[in-house]
Amino acid sequence: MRDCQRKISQLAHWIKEAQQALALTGAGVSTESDIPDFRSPGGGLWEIYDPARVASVSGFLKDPEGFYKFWAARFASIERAQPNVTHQLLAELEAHGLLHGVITQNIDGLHHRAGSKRVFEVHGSCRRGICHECRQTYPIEKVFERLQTGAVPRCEGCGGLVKPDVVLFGELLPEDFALAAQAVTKADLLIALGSSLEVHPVANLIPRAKSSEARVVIVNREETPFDRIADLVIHAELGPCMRELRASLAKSLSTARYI
Ligand code: BV8
Ligand code: ZN
Repeated sequence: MRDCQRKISQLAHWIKEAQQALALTGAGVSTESDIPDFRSPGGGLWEIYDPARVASVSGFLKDPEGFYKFWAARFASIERAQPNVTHQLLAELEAHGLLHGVITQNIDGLHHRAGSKRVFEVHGSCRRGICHECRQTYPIEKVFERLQTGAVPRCEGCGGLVKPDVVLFGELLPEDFALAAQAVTKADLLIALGSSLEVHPVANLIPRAKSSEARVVIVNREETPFDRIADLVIHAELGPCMRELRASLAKSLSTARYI
């Protein structure tokens, strides 16, 4: 832990120095809220489910029943989940003006629930459903009710298939991604937390930050393809790291809250 402590205090120093710090989070920040991630060896969802069937447009259209079997299990874990120390610390840093915002690939809404205000949901969110044909949106509860009857949710307007409003493989990313990319060009510190950084175009935000002269820090249990260009890499569990980081920033976090 000694080496990790040294790196965490370096990160704390860079956070205090930064004019515009941003966090980029992946599914690894929600595993401690009991939401499984995708690629962790020995537990990731893609070891059980085929992403081509349950996370791609073609899979959704070919077998909506199979798609929704995956999603029903996922909804259940998301519904039970509570924000953890990583979500809470990022919200605290923002409230104290030490973090500009969170770019998240996660669709679980835990950053909002922890109190983060500026959240770029670059892979959408499962708070609503959307018709694949006419883009009509529906409260996710409606999608749920339909699912409970054993039927696949369909649009009341055009009869098209309704899916959770998340970005599937082969789908374009929402406006939030363009806004996040703009924010990255203005950032001087980008902190990637709990992401394998294997999914594009979000992963490209790392080299984008580097080319805008920002410092890049990666905190992840496993190696990532961008470790070699990062300024600081910490391969450790996020929970203990974030508690250590909160302790290193205690003084800055104890000052009066200002937005
Ligand atoms: C698009 C649905 C264009 C939402 C998902 C360039 C190069 C190569 C490929 C491509 C490319 N450009 C486009 C592609 C294709 C594709 C892609 O990237 N494929 C890759 C995988 C080969 N990208 C797309 O299709 C994207 N769309 O490009 O459209 C286009 C152009 C024209 C016309 C139409 C379209 C769409 C990508 C979004 C796919 N959606 N899922 C959902 O269900 O969430 S994928 C899935 O991966 C999720 O979205 C997730 O957000 C995303 C990233 O995963 P991570 O968040 O990083 O999670 P992962 O499990 O991988 O890693 C977690 C890490 O945390 C692990 O390393 C683990 O060790 C660590 N960890 C876990 N617990 C802890 C921890 N660390 C510390 N402490 C812990 N406690
Ligand atoms: Zn419709």
